[in-house]
Amino acid sequence: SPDSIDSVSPELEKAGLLNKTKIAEGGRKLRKNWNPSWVVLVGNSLVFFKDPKSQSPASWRPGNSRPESSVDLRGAQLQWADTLSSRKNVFKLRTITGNEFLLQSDTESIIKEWYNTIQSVIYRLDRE
Ligand code: I3P
Repeated sequence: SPDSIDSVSPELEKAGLLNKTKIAEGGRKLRKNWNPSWVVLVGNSLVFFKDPKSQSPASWRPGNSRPESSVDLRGAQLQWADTLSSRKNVFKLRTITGNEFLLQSDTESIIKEWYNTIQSVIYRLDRE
């Protein structure tokens, strides 16, 4: 339908602050290191920036800050992961290359929105 999210917003953008830790790289387990991260969903990618609040004001210039990393959502998998952390409201994102991230918010509604939005992008890419 014309009102479907795909036709209204092909780039489907979303941005916000989440807690993040990478737990695997290419299938190899990593030690957790939770940090706040500014997360931006644009197109087929999830892009991570350093928490702007943890930086000096001068060093944070929108459009002028380099991403820390980015994740291609094509072929990625999402699952709730409350058993993988003592934290609540956690999901795991696994990329096709075997990188795994936990993303978390203390606010349940926020993490649910992120889960649903990322899942819709993954489904859309699966259908392409
Ligand atoms: C880890 C740290 C993490 C914790 C992790 C600990 O210890 O406390 O916050 O994950 O638990 O191992 P360290 O700082 O010594 O590496 P959660 O906060 O997600 O529970 P885990 O080993 O059970 O994953």
